Amino acid sequence: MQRIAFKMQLHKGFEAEYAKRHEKLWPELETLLKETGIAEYSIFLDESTLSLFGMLKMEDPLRLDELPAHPVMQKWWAYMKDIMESNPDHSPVSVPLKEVFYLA
Ligand code: RM4
Repeated sequence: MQRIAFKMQLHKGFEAEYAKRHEKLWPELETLLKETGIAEYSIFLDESTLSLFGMLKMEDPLRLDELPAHPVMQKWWAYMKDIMESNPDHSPVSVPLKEVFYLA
């Protein structure tokens, strides 16, 4: 299982809204993420900078490349684009992070 980490950026004032939307994650999005092979997925918020730290586990991270073309993913990103830093295609601006320590 590989661990993938990345950061995204939330817009000011949307902390509660971001958490609320993820509490009510669409079932079809949960299914899509799991069917894509994501085994565990967390997003943490740095409340001082509004940086979002995402971490997920999967066997084959190349499968993440399948997500942008999927209509459910596109719909979710369009729904989220106003509250987080996003690209012109509505996907979140996502900066990959390099693992420098792991203790199992
Ligand atoms: C995030 C962002 C990510 C998505 C998660 C579920 O806010 O949109 O791309 O994987 O939600």
